[in-house]
Amino acid sequence: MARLAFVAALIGCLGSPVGAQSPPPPPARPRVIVVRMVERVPYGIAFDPVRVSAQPGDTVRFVQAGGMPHNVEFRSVPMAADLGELRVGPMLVSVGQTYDVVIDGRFPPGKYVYVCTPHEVLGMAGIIYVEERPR
Ligand SMILES: [Cu+2]
Repeated sequence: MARLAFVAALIGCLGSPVGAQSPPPPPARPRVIVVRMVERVPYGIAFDPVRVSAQPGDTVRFVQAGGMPHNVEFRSVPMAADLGELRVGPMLVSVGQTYDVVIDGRFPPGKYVYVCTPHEVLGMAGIIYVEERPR
């Protein structure tokens, strides 16, 4: 019985069309884009880098790299965006803590401006540009 299944599988392999048509190109590998939350003297506290570009499927990973609590609150997003609970992220309090924002269907292409809620007044803000996936 097992032998029969093996033979059937082998025939299945041999029977597959070869070179009938070229396969579609693989999707761009999703990337992890790191944005650090830093407190640099004397420049102040900031997201580093301030601007990043992402494509659908990518993850923007915010990393707490300072001593003060920081978070990610989206302030200005495209009309079609529906961030729901992602609009205000959790407060990160310990060094090395991370917060991942996956660029999924809630993030149509466009410009996403975010701030750190407690430090917005100090200019702690950043931008994610969500691009169309290249074809
Ligand atoms: Cu902050």
